[in-house]
Amino acid sequence: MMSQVHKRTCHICEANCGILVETQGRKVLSIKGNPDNPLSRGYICPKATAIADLQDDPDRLRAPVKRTDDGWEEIDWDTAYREIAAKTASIDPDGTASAFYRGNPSAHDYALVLQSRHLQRAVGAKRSYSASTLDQMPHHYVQYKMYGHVSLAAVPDIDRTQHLVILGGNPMASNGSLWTVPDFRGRVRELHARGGRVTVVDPRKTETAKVADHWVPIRPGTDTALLLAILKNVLEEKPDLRLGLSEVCDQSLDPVRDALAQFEIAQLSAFCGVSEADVAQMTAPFIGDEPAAIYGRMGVSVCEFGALNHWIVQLINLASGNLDREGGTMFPKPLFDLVGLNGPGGVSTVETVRGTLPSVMGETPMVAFADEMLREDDGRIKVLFVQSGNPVLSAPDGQRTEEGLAKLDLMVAFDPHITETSRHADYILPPCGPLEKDHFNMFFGPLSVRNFGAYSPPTLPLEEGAKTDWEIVSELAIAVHAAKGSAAPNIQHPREQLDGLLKASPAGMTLAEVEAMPDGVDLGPLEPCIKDRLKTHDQKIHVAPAELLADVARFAQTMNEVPEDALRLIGRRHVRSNNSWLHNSRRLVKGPDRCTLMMHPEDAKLRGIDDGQTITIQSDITSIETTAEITDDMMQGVVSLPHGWGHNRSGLSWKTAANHAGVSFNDLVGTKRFDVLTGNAVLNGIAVSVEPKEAALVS
Ligand SMILES: Nc1nc2c(c(=O)[nH]1)N[C@H]1C(S)=C(S)[C@@H](COP(=O)(O)OP(=O)(O)OC[C@H]3O[C@@H](n4cnc5c(=O)[nH]c(N)nc54)[C@H](O)[C@@H]3O)O[C@H]1N2
Ligand SMILES: Nc1nc2c(c(=O)[nH]1)N[C@H]1C(S)=C(S)[C@@H](COP(=O)(O)OP(=O)(O)OC[C@H]3O[C@@H](n4cnc5c(=O)[nH]c(N)nc54)[C@H](O)[C@@H]3O)O[C@H]1N2
Ligand code: SF4
Ligand SMILES: [Mo]
Repeated sequence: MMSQVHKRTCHICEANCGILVETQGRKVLSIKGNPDNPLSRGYICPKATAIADLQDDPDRLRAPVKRTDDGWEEIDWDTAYREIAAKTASIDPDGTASAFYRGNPSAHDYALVLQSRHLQRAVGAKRSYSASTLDQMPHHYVQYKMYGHVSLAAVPDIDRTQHLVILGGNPMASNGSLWTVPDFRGRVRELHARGGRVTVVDPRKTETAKVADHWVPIRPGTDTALLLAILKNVLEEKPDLRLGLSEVCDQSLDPVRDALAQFEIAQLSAFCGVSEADVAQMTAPFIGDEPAAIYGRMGVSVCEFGALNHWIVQLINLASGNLDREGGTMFPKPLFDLVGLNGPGGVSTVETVRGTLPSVMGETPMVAFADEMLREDDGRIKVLFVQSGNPVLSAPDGQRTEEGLAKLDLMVAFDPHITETSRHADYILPPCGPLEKDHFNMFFGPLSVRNFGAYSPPTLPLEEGAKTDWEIVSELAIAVHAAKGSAAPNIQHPREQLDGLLKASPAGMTLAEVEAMPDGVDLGPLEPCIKDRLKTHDQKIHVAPAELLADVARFAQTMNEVPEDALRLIGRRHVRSNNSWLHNSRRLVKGPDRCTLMMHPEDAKLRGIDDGQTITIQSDITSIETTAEITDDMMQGVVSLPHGWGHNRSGLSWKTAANHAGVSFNDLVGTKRFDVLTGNAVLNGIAVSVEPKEAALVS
């Protein structure tokens, strides 16, 4: 049999690299980078080759399963749909007690994004949860408040900048987030070749800090002080907005300058532990003339001041004249214009058993997820649909989440595996293998470092009996309507929908035209375009939204509090792992255990801990055990553990992952702390104590 090479986009992370998949029949012979993809230019990371392992994983479910007293029973699709629909209709006919949780891979499946609402409407579920309140709500909130649309993001124009400052992001491992920047390493090389500089602010000397010119360690959770100091300096040195930007702002930056008057640089510097000299060095590019861009990610979003931080990041780029400038931060104008075609989203509140919480884009914050399943009154979630997510490992207080899941009257999981979460489901509906789906970079065009779009058809035909995620949710939607006696909607094929959406975008191409360009459609480098992009009612940047301005005072308050004397636990991503999955791929998990606690030699010495020793990590809710990895890369007082591990819960079907179980970071994290503006969880800077295991047993 002849082998064939298929061009497609890797669906695993936001970098959206172009790949070449060589197949012979259904067998995957190789997966390589596509050198002709103008965005990724041949780059791939090790996860791309693991797509073959996902496709061929013997532990992947090939048919729906139902949980019985004796374990899992395979059933056919029609039986699964009929039984789930009947139970949904009888347990919660109007949907008030039903909820959805959508996990990260949902965002990488355009067809599922387009179809998932049919099921939610059929069920009538009012409550939506997603990984966004564990990840990025501060970005959506600030973008909505300042630019008028939750998805209108300004990304660093890395290909033309001379100064790049990254806070709390590690693109060398993550390959970029809310910033589609494949081949980050190659792009940094080019930046260096033209004399540019990169600064990384992070409590750990990360893989990104190691390729940067300047590493600035910072006490977790205190970046607001550093950002305020830089902004204060910039406002002083550059009092007037540059021409072009002043016309698109709703007012001057005076209210911001006034709010900052209460702070002294020395006081801000002392609070975050970054010296005044370092603050000055970091300010320099933003008061100079060369293009510069500052960008903040997980480390500064998933904390108590996530929205405030993201706002100040925008203001530094704006005040320094770098917003909407080549080499600064720019708004992509992709092939598919999510911003032009979708409503702006919104910010409101939601009532929960914990009281009123913020609700961005209609979601309930994940910090209230377990509470809502465990509440005793009529408001309890009784029916839950988990779509490609694993909240037991990814959301705070995993053990309590498990208690909540166990109490549900009906749970349906859409997942290829029996996971720590889906093992609680009554039914698991597994999608086909990843290469049997088509792909379009729907959410990631608007975040890409070039104006770009790419469509890939399925690489392999569907295996017998297999279904794509979008087929599963839409067929189940029809069954639920039938069980309730309501009329099912007319379900359009996602390809037809995409064709319509592409034609309505500024480039106006048809899907057939896009499909005929398998390396992707490159519309060139980013261009200044802010005037056309703003979606606020007055088409101006709202520079000082009242809630954000007021949040400066909340931050100022915390500067007077005496911090708890504890080690601070932060997360860590590795290029061979992706959140809680891919751990069943031997080629990715082989080698040394990666679920270790990194700590500074002085912190280890103080506690009598040796490298490789088993230690106990204690937080205010529980303790877990893992291995210590002693390294100078950690800032003193800060320890680091990756999240997404902990496959040691019973009943899992994964064979490789079982030998690489690790422990779950989120078992240690409580749900009390969150960003009050957005409801986003706090998953970094967790107060913990660490002891050798033996000592913990004695005491
Ligand atoms: N402590 C801590 N916690 C964190 C983070 C952190 O940095 N630190 N990061 C947070 C972030 S940024 C995120 S995005 C969340 C992620 O949180 P989640 O999205 O809840 O978790 P994932 O681990 O991405 O789970 C993805 C699940 O989808 C399944 N899956 C994979 N592909 C498909 C598919 O094509 N179809 C279907 N139906 N299922 C599929 C996988 O088997 C897996 O069970 O975790 C958050 N949690
Ligand atoms: N290989 C791999 N790639 C991934 C993922 C993965 O799991 N593995 N997940 C994907 C997902 S869902 C996302 S959202 C992205 C995330 O993409 P990134 O945000 O780039 O990735 P993280 O590794 O979470 O980076 C957060 C950094 O913040 C630092 N940090 C922690 N606390 C603080 C703090 O208080 N201040 C500062 N300044 N820094 C702090 C951490 O040390 C860490 O280096 O990655 C995506 N890509
Ligand atoms: S960086 Fe790796 S996982 Fe992410 S899209 Fe590229 S090849 Fe896939
Ligand atoms: Mo994420």
